[in-house]
Amino acid sequence: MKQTDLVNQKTEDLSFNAENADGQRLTTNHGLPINDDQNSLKTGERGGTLLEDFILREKITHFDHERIPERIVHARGAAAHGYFQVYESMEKYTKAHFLQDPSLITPVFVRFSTVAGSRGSTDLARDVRGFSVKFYTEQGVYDLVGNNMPVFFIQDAIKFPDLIHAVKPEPHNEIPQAASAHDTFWDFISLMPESMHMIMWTMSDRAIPRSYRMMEGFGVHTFRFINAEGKSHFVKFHWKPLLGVHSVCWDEAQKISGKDPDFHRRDLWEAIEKGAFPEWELGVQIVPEDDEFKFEFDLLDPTKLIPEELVPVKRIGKMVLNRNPDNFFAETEQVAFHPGHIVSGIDFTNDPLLQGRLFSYTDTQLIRLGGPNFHEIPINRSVAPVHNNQRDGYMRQTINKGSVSYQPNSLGGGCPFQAKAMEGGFVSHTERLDSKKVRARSKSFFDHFSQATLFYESQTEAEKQHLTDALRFELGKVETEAIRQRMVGLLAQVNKNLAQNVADALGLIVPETPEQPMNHSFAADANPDDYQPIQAKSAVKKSDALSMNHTSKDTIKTRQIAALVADGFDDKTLNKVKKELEKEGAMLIIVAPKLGTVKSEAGNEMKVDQSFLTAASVLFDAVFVAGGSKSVEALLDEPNAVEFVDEAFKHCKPIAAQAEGVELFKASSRINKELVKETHPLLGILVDKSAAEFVSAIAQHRFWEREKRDKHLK
Ligand code: HDE
Repeated sequence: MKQTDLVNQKTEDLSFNAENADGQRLTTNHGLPINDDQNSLKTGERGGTLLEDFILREKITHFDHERIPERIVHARGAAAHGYFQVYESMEKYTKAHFLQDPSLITPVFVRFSTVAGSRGSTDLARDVRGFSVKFYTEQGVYDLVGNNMPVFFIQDAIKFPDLIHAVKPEPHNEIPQAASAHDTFWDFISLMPESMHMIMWTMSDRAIPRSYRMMEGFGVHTFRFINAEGKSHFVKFHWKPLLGVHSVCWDEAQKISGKDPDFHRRDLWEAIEKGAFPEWELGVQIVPEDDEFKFEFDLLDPTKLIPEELVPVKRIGKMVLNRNPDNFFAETEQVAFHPGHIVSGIDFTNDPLLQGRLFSYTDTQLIRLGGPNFHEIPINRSVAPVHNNQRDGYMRQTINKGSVSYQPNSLGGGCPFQAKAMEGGFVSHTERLDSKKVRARSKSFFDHFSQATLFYESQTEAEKQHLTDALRFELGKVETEAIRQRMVGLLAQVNKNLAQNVADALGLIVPETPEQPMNHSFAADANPDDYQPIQAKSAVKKSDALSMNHTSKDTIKTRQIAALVADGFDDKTLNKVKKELEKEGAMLIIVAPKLGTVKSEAGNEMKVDQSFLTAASVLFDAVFVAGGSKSVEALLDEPNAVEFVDEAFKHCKPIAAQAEGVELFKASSRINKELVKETHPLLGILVDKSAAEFVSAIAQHRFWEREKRDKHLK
């Protein structure tokens, strides 16, 4: 079966609610055919409108109510349909039905999002990305509601409203939109040492992905797998993108926000429309219950990850996204995820962040979607049958028959009856709890810095540079000096050089003996000395998995390459390059001074895809400048063409030129003439090189080395 032909159960289920107006008459909501939808009913042609006009009233009333509240977090998102298949049965660890049989295809709906911005904000904000997967399993809906970073800012759900209030636009002037670079966010963070590990992730390039299709996903919390014997293993979930993990750079992100704020949304949509279906492997880190206390961190602490060097990630299945939604509102906006939607074979742990989430998600849907029947909205509807005694409420769709809506009953023959465990009935994992009721935090959560240090020290030099620059930018936007100074103090606990480099740019100094950072996560009557952070010794000093440099760089599938041309270009070489790139699954986009067609030096016409007015280098992965003396002359006269190359060079993208095309490189004020003369495949600068060499340069994604060269060669 071709993947495109795959009509899965959920697609069929959704089709019951699909509307198609092809060849149909226009009607009111109640089916009355409408004769005139252009004019309202009036007392004479120039007279007042009549209240009687039910057609006008219905239309305007519906319009007035078209909006629902946006999500308080993760408001901006994009989603797609697809499916998941496990590679081999996971029955040893879990009885989850969708993880047993490699021939079973489970439909999924996946929503990616930014966190802080509102619905209309840019895709390229520096932010965490949401990665929510709804599995429509035969045993009910399972939601894996994760992020593209494996840890979180806070350890206890009670701090979530504070965190979000701090990062959202400031309440007095609603500034800034979709940005953490402001006083309230860093004020909160500077008083929250537990956030330092997550801060390393959000200040890294992971927070500005190249594409949703090139992000990892993480379940964050430790969950449990439960097998048929009731045995529990701890599990951490990962999504590994087959295209590798790639980012843009910050200067680029800011420019994309202006040129195409829908960059990620468009990228996902177009890839799927073109049949280049994004794929991820589901990975699990499994920890036997007996090993719960084996680590120097607590498995229940959501500010910690399990280094892959300690527990490898086993890839257990693959997810493919192969269909765009039909309607953004009906599907992407109305989808309701909930970490509490689990299936038999999966269970929770006592992670206090997860425990709070288990309350929040239903609660938020009640206000956002307007009542308790949001599970009946087609995108949320289970493909497994739903029978219970819950009734009524706003917008109820189900028509429950009969007089019985209670249990136990005899009038309904005892139905619906409880399911035995062996028939898939959910049984909560039995956990021995022998404790006092306390409002407190476990001391095993008090090491706030060692994994922040591990993350920082696992980065390459270029990644460290980007992280440092991000902190300089963010704290540079903070107006209150005391906040900046507190942050420098916290950074000093992570890595002295990092603190020093950030402090230098802020005109601050790192104190010789930095003050012990203040932890504020304790009660008013507690003794602060009992709550100070501790420094655990990390069992792992460096983890390759934490650096994007170690991601797969063996494909250029779906990459967008701009070819700069004008009349008189050499089409022979260009066509060769185009063929080679397309063979590898990439796209060559023809960019010329104006739309329409360009004529090659051999007299052949070629369609122009974009002009310099609509295209910009930040929207592409690489640039090719075609040869042909007339073409290059025209491009040299076009300031946008020179800027195109200049900027692509600045953002460390592969740039290639053929024959006279090199003149454009030479015209760039940024590209060092020496580099051009020698041509540096190692720096991603290719002059008169083969198409194959260009392909392997694009697969590298970026040549960060250039940033260093840039400084000392100029
Ligand atoms: Fe969420 N989160 N969250 N969150 N979250 C929501 O639920 C919340 C947390 C995540 O595409 C809300 O339906 C609390 C961690 C994603 O529709 C809300 C806490 C992780 C999405 C909510 C957290 C996430 C949400 C808002 C701390 C990664 C988007 C709208 C205890 C593991 C889902 C909604 C989508 C959405 C609450 C922390 C991921 C308010 C209270 C940690 C991907 O219920």
